[in-house]
Amino acid sequence: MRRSLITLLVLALLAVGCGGKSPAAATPESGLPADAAEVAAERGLTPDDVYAAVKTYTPSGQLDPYLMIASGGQSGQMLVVGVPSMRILKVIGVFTPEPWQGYGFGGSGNEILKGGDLPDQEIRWGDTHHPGLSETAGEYDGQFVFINDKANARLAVVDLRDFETKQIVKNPNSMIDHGGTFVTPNTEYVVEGPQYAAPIGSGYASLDDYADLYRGLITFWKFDRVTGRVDPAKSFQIELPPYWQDLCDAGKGVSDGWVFCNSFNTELATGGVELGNPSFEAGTTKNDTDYLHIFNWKQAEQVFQAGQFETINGMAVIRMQTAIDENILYFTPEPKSPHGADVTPGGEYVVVGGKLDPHVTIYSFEKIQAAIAAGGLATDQYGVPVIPLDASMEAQVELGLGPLHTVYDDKGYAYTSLFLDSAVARWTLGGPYSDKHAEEPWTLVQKLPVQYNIGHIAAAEGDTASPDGGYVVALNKWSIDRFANVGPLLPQNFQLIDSSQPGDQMRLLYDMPIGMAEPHYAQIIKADKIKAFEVYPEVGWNPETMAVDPNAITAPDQARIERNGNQVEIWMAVVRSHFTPEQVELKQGDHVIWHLTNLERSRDATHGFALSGYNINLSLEPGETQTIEFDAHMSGTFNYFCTEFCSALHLEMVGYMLVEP
Ligand code: CUK
Ligand code: CUA
Repeated sequence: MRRSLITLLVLALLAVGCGGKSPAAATPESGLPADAAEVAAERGLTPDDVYAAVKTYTPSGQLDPYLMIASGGQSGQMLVVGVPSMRILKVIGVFTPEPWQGYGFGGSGNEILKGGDLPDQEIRWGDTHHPGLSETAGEYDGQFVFINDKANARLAVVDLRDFETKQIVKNPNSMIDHGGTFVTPNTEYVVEGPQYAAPIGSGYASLDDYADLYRGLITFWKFDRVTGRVDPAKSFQIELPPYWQDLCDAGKGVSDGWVFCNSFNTELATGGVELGNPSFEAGTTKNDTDYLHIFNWKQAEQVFQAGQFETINGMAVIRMQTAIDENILYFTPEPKSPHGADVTPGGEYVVVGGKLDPHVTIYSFEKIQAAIAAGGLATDQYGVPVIPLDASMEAQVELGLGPLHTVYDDKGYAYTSLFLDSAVARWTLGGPYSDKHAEEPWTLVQKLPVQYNIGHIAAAEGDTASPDGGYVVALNKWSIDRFANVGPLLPQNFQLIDSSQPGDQMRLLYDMPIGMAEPHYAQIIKADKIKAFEVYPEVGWNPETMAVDPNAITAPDQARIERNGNQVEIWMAVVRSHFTPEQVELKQGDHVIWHLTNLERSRDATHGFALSGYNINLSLEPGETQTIEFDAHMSGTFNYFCTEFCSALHLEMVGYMLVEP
């Protein structure tokens, strides 16, 4: 029935011509079923609208073929969105406590969040920018996703078996980062690019000493797939000039072993508009070019393993002079205020958008290598060899105003976000991509307006060695008039674009408001690559260790309370629709260690555990074990109750915790 309706709709679209702008001839003669035609007419839908509806409508029970993992901006979280339905599936607590996931309210999430604290400062938010899916041979493998916190220079690891954060590491030598996370093609390293320069370790230094004491710092976090953790002891950093390194990308295919970061503020501006100095926005944009940073990370890894580093705050730092002497670091000029640096699927080119330049500049990895091999390069003021632009550049393509970020598809097209134009530019790649499309190489094919001020752009499997094509998502910064007015703080707008047809046939399909933060980047992975647990594999599973917890119980009759002096330890069973025990008697000042195991084996049989007054809240997914520990410092009558409506007798899933004064 449903299938035949869609067939009819599609036939109708063909009949009325999908490209037209006039309202659909919503009559039975159009081929639309009478009731659908009436709805389309009533709502004033054009054939384009009907096309978009049919492309995105996902009937109940049908699954999306793609998942988009988006940064959650200032919320500190990550979002999981189905594509093309653009249904939000999950908010993952990362740098900010997330009550729905029971993350950061007494369970193991507290320890994970603590991993990102400064020595003397707790931090409970983040500004997430760039999710990076783990890769095997340059393809997303669906195992992990990483993300940075720009605000505090931290990196988080999320395991895609349960979509939960497992680790947060604090960069000990930076207070801020930006150009990460992205992975090397086999996830050997998760790279955290820097941003605003500071003394290494972020100690005090006068801005008068900027050129001498301030530095950039790129971090290569070693990732261990078996433990699912970053290993700081096997990680290293490279000291850089105090240019503001921005976004980075890893080489792949022919350029595997290299990393590329753009930069701005080669002017070494230090601001001070209030003192009559040029403002940062003027001072950092004086030069016509900044430097694309080119790193040989495989060489850096060897230098690190040979011990040619200094240990600063427990972290190995390869000094700038070592990086120069050991042929790790090169520069090449890039036009005005560059932003994205995006490597093509085969690794042949790096595309850089200059925010104040109407072109994208395409660098050839082969030419870069030839220039390095030829030697005789001039250097910048810090002694870093600079490859002249005409020796590294393959092409420039004029796209429009404010080119930022670029992604790729399977048809030899690149897609660049144009911030000032509020448009997505589709253009053709040359070289080995020339025979994939009908147009001339390195030419603009189409500019599709978006609403408004697009920042990042994401494509299906877009950062892999073999992008899919079909969908592109514009991550727009402003939404202005797109949605009902909800006050002066407006949502961001994700816009889904159909990129399945060649030439100038891109179409806008769907608007999705993001009413919780400003996402920056997103990656889109084939949904069937992710093999997430339906329930935890065994009863008693500890999601932090990804193994059965020694304090798990497997049946309600193992539940018990043991007192040892003023320490009380509780082993609690959680199953529809009761907790065992239901009465916990404590004395004020007791130290309480409380283990909870959800014995359920049915999918979605999650129980919550909220303990009133004590700021404790857990989400216990089927099979999960969590432990909370606290001092019963307040006397009184408290309830613990289930916060997930798990059964008809969910309200009865409650217990009393009595604390005797
Ligand atoms: S940045 Cu926000 S639009 Cu952090 Cu990748 Cu370009
Ligand atoms: Cu368990 Cu509600």
